[in-house]
Amino acid sequence: MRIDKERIQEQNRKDIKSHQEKFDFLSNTLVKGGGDVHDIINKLAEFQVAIPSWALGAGGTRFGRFSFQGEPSSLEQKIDDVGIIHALTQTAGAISLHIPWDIPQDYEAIKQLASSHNIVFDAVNSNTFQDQKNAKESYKFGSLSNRDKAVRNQAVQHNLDVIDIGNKLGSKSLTVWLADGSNFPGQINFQNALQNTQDSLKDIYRALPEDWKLFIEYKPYEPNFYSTVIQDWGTSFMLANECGENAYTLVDLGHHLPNSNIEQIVATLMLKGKLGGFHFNDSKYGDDDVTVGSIKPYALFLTFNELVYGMNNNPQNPYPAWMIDASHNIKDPLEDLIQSLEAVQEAYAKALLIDQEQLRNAQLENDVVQCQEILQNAYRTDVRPLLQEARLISGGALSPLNAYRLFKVRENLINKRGKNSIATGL
Ligand SMILES: [Mn+2]
Repeated sequence: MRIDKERIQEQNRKDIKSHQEKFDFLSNTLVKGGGDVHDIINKLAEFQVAIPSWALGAGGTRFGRFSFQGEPSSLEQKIDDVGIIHALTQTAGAISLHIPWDIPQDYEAIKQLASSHNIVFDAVNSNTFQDQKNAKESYKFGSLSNRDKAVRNQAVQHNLDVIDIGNKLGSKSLTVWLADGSNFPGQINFQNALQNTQDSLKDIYRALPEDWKLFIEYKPYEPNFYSTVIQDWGTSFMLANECGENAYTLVDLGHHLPNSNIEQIVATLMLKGKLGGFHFNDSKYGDDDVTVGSIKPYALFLTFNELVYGMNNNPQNPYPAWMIDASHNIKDPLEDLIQSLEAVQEAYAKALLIDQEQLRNAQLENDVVQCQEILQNAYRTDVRPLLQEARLISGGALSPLNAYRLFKVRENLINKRGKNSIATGL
């Protein structure tokens, strides 16, 4: 299913008057306060977030999975789904593939399909956290960190295969997330596990094409419950440094212990030029992977404040690769992703409203109250008309979620794919 541009515009015309009133009011208010509305809208329109291929079907928990109807069951259908989200939001212009599930049969056809939706291939993701059919070695006791060299070799080779696949599609980065760790004290030797991981990552890094980046993701626990080999940003940062200049740390919002100061981690990494990738989601307790901005929108805004500061002040840090890494247990995955994209853009827009010069002056004067006022004035602004304006000029829908429902997208997908179609790679 494809959403016709003309159909989106026709729907927009019905809502344009009320949008214009709200936008004019906000725009005038911001301009009076010294804001550059034009610049903010351009930045919002340019901002693109990758959708991972595993976010398009219903996710499960360890207690079960309730499948959603009309899920994409092939790579082609996954690309079509991202195409639908991108047509409506104009913010999802990239897909992130998960290997081995998304290996193309016909590379040229897949590239053409993606390009017909204006979608590029973002980071490719390897998977050594479960055993694949007919695999010689098992990852039950770790992959890149495994004490057995044969297992490590298999895991390294898998990553090299993933680079090869990504290269044929035009990807420029590989994301490595390891489930490696231990479930019980004494189970592994920490130092050996870390050293093996370092050596394996170096083997992968050496095979990386020159214009590629390696993203090293960290996570404190789960699926292992006692220790994780790459448990925190410091471990990832150290491993990335030892690999070389094209290796970076990847921050996933859900991969921290409760109350971690993620915005400070972002600031530290950007100062050091090592924040390569960023995964959006939200959580209440652990790596809950729920809709972005649904639980802690203020924390997301504070993180964006640091990201915006870093993008403006840290030329040593590359432009980060943005991705939504969420799981949808009970919502329509596409509706959930539309909500997440809106939340990401909202936090970004609010961070762009912060008067950085004013904030710096207040900091220099140790005016703590004023510092808070500056942040919260930006946060309390309803920026949604800015998001709508950015979508309007890009050809997206004023209200993507309304359009999705009015166009009966899910009903169409179910008619085409059936009620029992199940997505792979979750
Ligand atoms: Mn992630």
